Amino acid sequence: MQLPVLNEPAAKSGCAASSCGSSDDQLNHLSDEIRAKVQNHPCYSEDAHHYFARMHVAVAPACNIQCHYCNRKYDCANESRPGVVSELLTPNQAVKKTMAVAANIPQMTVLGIAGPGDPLANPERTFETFRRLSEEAPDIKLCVSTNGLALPDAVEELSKHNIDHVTITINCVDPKVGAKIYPWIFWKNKRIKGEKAAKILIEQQQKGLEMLVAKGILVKVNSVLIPGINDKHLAEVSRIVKAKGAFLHNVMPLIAEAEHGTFFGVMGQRGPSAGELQDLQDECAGDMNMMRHCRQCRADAVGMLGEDRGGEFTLDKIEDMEIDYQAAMEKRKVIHQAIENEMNSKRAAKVDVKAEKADTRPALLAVATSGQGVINMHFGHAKEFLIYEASPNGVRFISHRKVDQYCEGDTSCGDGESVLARTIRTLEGCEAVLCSKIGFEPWDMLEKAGITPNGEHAMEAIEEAVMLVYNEMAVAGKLDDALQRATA
Ligand code: CLF
Ligand code: SF4
Repeated sequence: MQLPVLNEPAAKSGCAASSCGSSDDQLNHLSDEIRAKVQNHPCYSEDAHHYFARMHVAVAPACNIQCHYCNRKYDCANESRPGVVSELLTPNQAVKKTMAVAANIPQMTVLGIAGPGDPLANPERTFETFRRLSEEAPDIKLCVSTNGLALPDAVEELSKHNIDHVTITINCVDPKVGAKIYPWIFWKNKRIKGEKAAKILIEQQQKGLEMLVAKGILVKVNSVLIPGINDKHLAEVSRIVKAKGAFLHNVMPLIAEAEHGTFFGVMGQRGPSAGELQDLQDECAGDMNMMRHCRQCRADAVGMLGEDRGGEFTLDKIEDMEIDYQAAMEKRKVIHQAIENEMNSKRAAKVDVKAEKADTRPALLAVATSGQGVINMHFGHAKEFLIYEASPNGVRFISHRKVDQYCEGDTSCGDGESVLARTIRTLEGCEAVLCSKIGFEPWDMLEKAGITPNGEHAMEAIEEAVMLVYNEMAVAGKLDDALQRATA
C-alpha cells in the first residue's frame, strides 16, 4: 500500500520534517507493553517521528508558577517556542479540532495538551477535553505536559482518562538553583517566592513523578538548559529522575530573546551553543535515554515534529468540515498498519555499513530530509537540517538546526544569497551536507566554506549514506587531523 505523503514538498508546504537516529536500539530492550506505548509516539520514539504526527490543543491558558523564560503569553516555553497560540480553544472546540485533524492527517497518533499555560492549572478544561477524547476518539494516544506543581493531586484523574504519557519539566532538584529560574509560585491561594517556592515546586515534581511511575504511566522529563544557572546541575537531575523511573530525558536549549519580553531575554541571559547542548546530552546519556529530536513545538502545533499545519485547521475551517469519525478510524487503522509494515521492512533491510578506518576522528554531517528515514530533500527546499555524528563507532543523530528556506525551486530567487549565507553559517562545524539535489550556487559557496556538498545518495537510508560519505572522507585523508566541533 502506498503511504500517504505527510510532508508536502517543502516548496509548497514550507516544511522539512524530521528523521533521526538509532531508535531501534532504543526500543529493543523494552518490554512489549512499553514498546506498544511508544512505537507510534513521535516524541517518545525517534524512529516513530519519521512517520507519525502529533497535535496540541491550546485549552489551558492559566499558569500557577512563573518561569524566567516565559512571557506569560499563550505559549508555554516548556513545550513550545516563544510566541502566541493563534486560537485558545474550549474543550468542545478542541474535540472538534482533534477529530478534524485525525480524519485529515491519519498519521496523527498523539493528542497533547501542553499549554499555553499549565494544563493542570486548568484542570476542568484539560480533563473535560481528555474525558471526551478518550470516549469519542479512543484510537488517539493522550499526552500532557506540566510544570508539576499540581501533579500529585492530578495523578488519579490522569490515570482515569487513559493518559499513558506525561511530561514534567524539571529544571533543577536544588531550591537554590530553582530560585534563579522561578521567581514565584502560586500555592494554596498564596504567592510564594524564592527558595521556599522552588522547594515546594521541586517536592511536588518529584512526588508526582513517583506517583505516575507507580501507576505505570510513562514519564518524560524535559529540562531547559540555562548556561550559568543549571548547566552544571542537569546531570544530577538526569540521574535522580532516572532512578525514580522516568523513561526519557529531553534537555532543551533555553530560547531567550529580548523581543520575547521574558526576564531572561531582557536580562541578556544567553542560550547554550550547539556544542554545549550536545556535551550535556552526552553527559546525561550515560544515565538514561535522551531525546534529541525535540522541536520545542508550539502549544497549538499540528503535524510532524518540526512542521506546523495548524493553519489548515482553524476554527472557521473545521466548522465547515463534515467528519465521519467511525469511517476515519477505520482508515487510520489501515494506514497505521501500513506504516508499521514499512517501518519493519526498513529495519529488516537495514545495511550495517562499517567504518573503513578504526582510528579516524568523528565528524558532523548535515542531512536534508522530509522524513521516512531517507535523503529526499533538495538543499534549497530545506527548512532544517538534521545533524549526524559519524565515527568509527557508527552513526548517531545529534540534533536539528533550523534554517530559512533558500529558494522556492530554483537557485536565483529574490533574497537567496543572504539566506544562503545564513544557512551556511548555521551549518558551521559540519563537514558535509547530504541532500537529494543541490544547485551550482550553493554548491560553490558550501565548498568555499569547507563543507562538502553531496547529492549522490538521494532516496537512500540516512545512516547508511552518512557512513558511506564518512568513509569517503576517511579514505581521502580528511579525518586524520584533530576533532572539529560545531559551535553554532
Ligand atoms: Fe506534545 Fe510533549 Fe506530548 Fe510530544 S510535544 S505534549 S510529549 S505530544 Fe515533543 Fe514538541 Fe518536544 Fe514536546 S517535540 S516540545 S517533546
Ligand atoms: Fe510559562 Fe509554562 Fe513556566 Fe507556566 S510553566 S510560566 S506557562 S513556561
